Amino acid sequence: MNFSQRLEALKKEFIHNTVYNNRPILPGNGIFERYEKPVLTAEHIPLNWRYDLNEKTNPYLMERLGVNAVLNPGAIYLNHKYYLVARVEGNDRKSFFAVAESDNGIDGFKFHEKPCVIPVGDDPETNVYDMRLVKHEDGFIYGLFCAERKDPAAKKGDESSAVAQCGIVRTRDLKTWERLDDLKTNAAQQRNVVLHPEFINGKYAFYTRPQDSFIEAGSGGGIGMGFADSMEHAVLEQEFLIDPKLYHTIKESKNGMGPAPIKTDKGWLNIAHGVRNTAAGLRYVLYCFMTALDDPRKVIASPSGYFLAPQGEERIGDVSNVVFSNGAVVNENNEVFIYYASSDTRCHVLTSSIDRLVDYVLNTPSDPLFSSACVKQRIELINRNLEL
Ligand code: M1P
Repeated sequence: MNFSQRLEALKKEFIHNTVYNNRPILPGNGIFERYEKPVLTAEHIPLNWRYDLNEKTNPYLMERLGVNAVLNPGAIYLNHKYYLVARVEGNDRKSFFAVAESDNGIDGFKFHEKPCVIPVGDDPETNVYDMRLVKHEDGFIYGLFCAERKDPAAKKGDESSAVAQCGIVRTRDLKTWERLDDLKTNAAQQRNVVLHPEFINGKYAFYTRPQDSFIEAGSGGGIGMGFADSMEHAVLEQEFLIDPKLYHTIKESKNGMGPAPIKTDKGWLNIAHGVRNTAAGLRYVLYCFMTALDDPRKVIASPSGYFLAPQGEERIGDVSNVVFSNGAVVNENNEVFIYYASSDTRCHVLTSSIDRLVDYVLNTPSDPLFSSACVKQRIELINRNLEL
């Protein structure tokens, strides 16, 4: 194939891979609908982000800057459009952020012309990922993300140890991003930090996940919450544990907040990820819980087990057996779109409604924590059904 034949073939392949109708998989579990296809993948990355399209400098039309994965998107619904701020990971392992938009939230996502330019501070991070977008009642859209740097205390020869902290940007249009100070806390590391959308007692409230080392949450205990006076120089003097990790549950190794919580009449609806260890490595699933409207530190409902686990091809990827969510939106019809990535490789959507999710969270029994109690719980359900 010559240059122009290859270019035509690449354009056709791009359209084939990105233009489709995404259909729900029915009947599903009643809580949400999964969809047949992912919403955003490395194949959605525009050709001119990957190829040098000049025949003189690239006569073989080679891919020069490949993209390995598109994952863990933050999400926001603005002006009747669905926006994802995806984590795009180049073949060089560095991630960056890029905005993609769709009219219906389930297919037709297209990246904007260029990736986001996130200003760096005095101590530039090596890598950025997993942005949580929040429209705060102060009027700004904030993006909280993980900013990762090489561990300055790493021993000679250790090229893996890293320090994760929470970077903060804000925007009004998803085009220009103002960098604020990184969040300061007392923890050695922080990941999965999320801003609560409303002030609490006049302060900005942050969901945190303090951790001892880059992978292990360790003594951090679980999902916490802390309060700051300003977003420009956010400092959390203290963190309150609100959702601890727990022995022999889906969150026994660690957990972390997902998207910003969704406000409902009954409470704040939270989607988080829980991690447990297995002989095959860590397994990441999503779970839900609800907190009190007047105090989001108080958990008022906690359905048993996982809400979403990886299924079929979702189970395989760069980091297999993982589902991870850091973006969800609610439209004017109270329809909920939960975006998640599978196995750190591609992005998918689930759809539900506020009513269904509130019913799920409030009326699903909680985990009784012992096999004997779990079987009793199930037999009670069977007996109630037998009486029908
Ligand atoms: O590889 C799975 C996930 O691992 C991390 O999540 P956590 O901080 O809870 O361990 C993150 O790096 C996330 O990006 C990744 O999807």
